Amino acid sequence: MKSRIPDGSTPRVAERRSRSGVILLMTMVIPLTAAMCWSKDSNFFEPEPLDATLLPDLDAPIYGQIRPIQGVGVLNSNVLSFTLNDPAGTNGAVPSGIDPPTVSARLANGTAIPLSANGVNYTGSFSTIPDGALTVSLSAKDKAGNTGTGSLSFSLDRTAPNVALTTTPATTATSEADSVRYTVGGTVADPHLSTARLLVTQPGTDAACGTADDVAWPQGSSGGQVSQNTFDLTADVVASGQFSRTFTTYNGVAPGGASRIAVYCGLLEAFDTGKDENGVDKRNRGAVMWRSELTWSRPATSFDIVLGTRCQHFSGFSFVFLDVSTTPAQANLGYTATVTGPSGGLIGTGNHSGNLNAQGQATIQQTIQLFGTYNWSLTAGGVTRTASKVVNSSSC
Ligand SMILES: [Ca+2]
Ligand SMILES: [Ca+2]
Repeated sequence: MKSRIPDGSTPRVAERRSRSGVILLMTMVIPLTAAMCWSKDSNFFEPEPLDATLLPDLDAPIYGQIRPIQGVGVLNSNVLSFTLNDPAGTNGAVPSGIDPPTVSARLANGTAIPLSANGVNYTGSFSTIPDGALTVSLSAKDKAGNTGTGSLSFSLDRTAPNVALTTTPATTATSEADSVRYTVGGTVADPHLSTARLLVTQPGTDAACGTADDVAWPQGSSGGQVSQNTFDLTADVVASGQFSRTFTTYNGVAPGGASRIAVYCGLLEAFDTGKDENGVDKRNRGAVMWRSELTWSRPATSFDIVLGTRCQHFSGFSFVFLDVSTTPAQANLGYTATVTGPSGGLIGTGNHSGNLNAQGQATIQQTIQLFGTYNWSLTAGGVTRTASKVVNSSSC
């Protein structure tokens, strides 16, 4: 028995309404129920996570810690090193890992640089590679076939500047002059020259040039000095590859002083712009030395000796005098003098010695007993002068 429809609708319409109601109810209940069920674990609308091991490795190996560093310029080192990692994929893939046989370092001409690995660290050596401009190409694959690359460009230079002396002072020399001029010339060559200089030094207690106890010759224009002891040659050798310098050495022997040897050590040294694999200065150094021994004597031309003669008669004998003066005055300078005359004329040996006074003067007295010509010779400070005096009865 069918129930009556109160609102007078036909049963067909009522049934449709009834189904619509159920559908409406279900469209409200099911999402709610589903939302209640799914909200505990994850977002219903997101795809279920995939197994990462099933994802393709799309990311290439990555280089790190590459040495020599980029921009090192001129490398004075044999070190090649880097790290190599296969990164986790940006797609979430597990990295496939470095494929060891594919890791290589090659020069532009194809020369392979042997590498050794320790974990992620790789090392090689340029020791067998000649100096010159290099580009090193790094390459490595992972096991999925992705290729990572790196490139290094620098100039390999482990060679000292080529230095040579073409003009040097005499190995040994003597001089009585106030000063002696030295000339030093040479050549310097390097493809990456930084600086070049010339130093004038004297040996230390070991008497050898080029050792640690060498000291610079004092600079100045007085005795025992040199006019200059340090020369920057960089501009000259950069421009032309060669240089020439002169300097003056000054006689340091005091008036009346003994001769002495002065040793002049010349050091020519040059540096290039080499750096180590970390970019720290590691300059190659080229150096060459010369040695000059100069025996200085008291300068003969730095003063003059003026002699004058006199005599004085007494009963039965006379004095013949030598008056000595020096210009400029050589205070207290030692001298030796001899006087000769007619046979038997001298009383005594005729030999005299002593020191000039504070005014650089002296009077030497010789007793004689015969008339005649008396010849004096006096030497002081390496200078010798002579004078004669005729002694007779009518004059002195
Ligand atoms: Ca990879
Ligand atoms: Ca060099």
